[in-house]
Amino acid sequence: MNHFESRLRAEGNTYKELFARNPSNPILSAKDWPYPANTVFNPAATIYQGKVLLLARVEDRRGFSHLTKAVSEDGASNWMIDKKPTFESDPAYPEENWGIEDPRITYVDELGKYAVIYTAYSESGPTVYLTLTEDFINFERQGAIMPPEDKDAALFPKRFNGKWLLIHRPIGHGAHIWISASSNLKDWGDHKILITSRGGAWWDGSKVGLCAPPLETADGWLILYHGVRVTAAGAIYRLGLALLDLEDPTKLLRRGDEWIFGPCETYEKQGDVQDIVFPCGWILDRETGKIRMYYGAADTCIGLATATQNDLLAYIRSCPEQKP
Ligand code: BMA
Repeated sequence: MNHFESRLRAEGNTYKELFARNPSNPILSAKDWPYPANTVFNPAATIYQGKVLLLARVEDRRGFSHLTKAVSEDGASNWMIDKKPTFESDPAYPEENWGIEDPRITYVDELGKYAVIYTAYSESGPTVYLTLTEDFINFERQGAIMPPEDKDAALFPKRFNGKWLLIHRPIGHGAHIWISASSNLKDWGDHKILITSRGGAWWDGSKVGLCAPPLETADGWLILYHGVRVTAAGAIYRLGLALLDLEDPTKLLRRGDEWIFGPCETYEKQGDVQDIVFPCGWILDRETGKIRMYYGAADTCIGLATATQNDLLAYIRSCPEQKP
């Protein structure tokens, strides 16, 4: 198959879209907030007590962010939003001096707790921070687990051969996605590059970073990541898919060549930062196979788009195998 016989098989002269946007998009924005906010975006998502819970990044007029939860029965409307910040930076933790951004939530059965991993914006740059919670009211900070500059991190929900695994994106010579292991969630090692930014003309040529936490499927761990291409008009953030081995997620099995979702609608193209789609959470309904992806649009508001697990798996199965 060459790129003209696209894996996103064209219907007529258009690409097949795997995700469909909710007609009510943006489903949440600053005007829905119970207190003044500049922007509301890049939410983490999970199911809590049978309802959809989003932990949204809320930016104030200083430019600093905190997290506030919004809960809904149907995951699309009638959001119950906390009247004040749910979780904000604490002066006792200087790593958070410039705010808290872009959370990802993983429920960890072994701990009976949700792991919330977010970017703590320190004055030395972004760090990866781990916090545990049982109820999204009380949070137990575990500390910065990666030094700056590192972000876009999420934890796998279980151990592999006795080790926890973390996906994250340090900045070094390039901005690639890495995977690291730990036996205690504190000391991390066995660092390995997992998904590279492809350089040059590629849509994900300048930077890549994990979006939502890895999704367990029969075929392997499905990875939703963002790719950045820097253009004369600024950066464009789009989304792609990859697949990791089910038993050993440090092995990349397949990776799509094309982006599967990108900024198209006005609320994705215009806002505080133009041309951005940036999910930090997706939810799979294992009964229906429906996937709901919650994303920040133009660093300003929140969109919802849905796909089916079958469509995403059919697509990734058709994508090139990756060499070890
Ligand atoms: C990334 C993060 C995101 C943001 C994106 C686009 O580096 O800071 O929070 O949505 O840039 O501005």
